[in-house]
Amino acid sequence: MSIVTKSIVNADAEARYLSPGELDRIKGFVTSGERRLRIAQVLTESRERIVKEAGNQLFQKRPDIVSPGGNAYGEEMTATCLRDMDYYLRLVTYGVVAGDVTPIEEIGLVGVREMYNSLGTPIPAVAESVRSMKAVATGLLSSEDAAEAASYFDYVVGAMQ
Ligand SMILES: CCC1=C(C)/C(=C/C2=NC(=C\c3[nH]c(/C=C4\NC(=O)[C@H](C)[C@H]4CC)c(C)c3CCC(=O)O)/C(CCC(=O)O)=C2C)NC1=O
Repeated sequence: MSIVTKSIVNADAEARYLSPGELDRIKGFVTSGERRLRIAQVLTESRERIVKEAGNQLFQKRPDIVSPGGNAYGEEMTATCLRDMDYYLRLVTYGVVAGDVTPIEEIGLVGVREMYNSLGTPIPAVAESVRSMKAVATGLLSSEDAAEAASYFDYVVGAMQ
């Protein structure tokens, strides 16, 4: 839910006008809108490059995961691993657009440990893949935009520590 919808739902539950604090937060959301949309556009347009380059970095750092016995060993499993990276990049774009980590949390992080543990997927390596995507993605952005985008990647990484 965006900050706008969330504020309206909260205010209406108490049949009151939006508070000065709520209006201030909405103002911040609107003011940063152009920047957030610009970031989401760059990440969306560059998604294939970001996932591919970050995947290469990951497999260089963690050759074990693509070696026999590794969770991403074999063409199909490697493709599934890259697909998961693409999922997280997509969720980061949702967060950037919403100006809020809630969509990332709800779609991609609730129950993620249990899921990866049951699949035998090493969670630190998934976190490393998101760190690599952050490095590639922020390299495509101005420093101000990179700082904003970085916080969403960091959120995902933090949830996987
Ligand atoms: C949008 C929210 C969402 C997420 C996050 C998601 C993740 C997800 N990753 C999966 C599998 C997987 N995920 C990986 C990923 C990796 N293995 C590694 O060693 C690397 C560290 C890593 C890549 C960075 C692999 C290899 C599998 C297949 C595992 C298997 O089938 O044994 C599966 C099991 C079902 C399937 O294969 O599709 C799910 C549900 N699905 C979703 O709908």
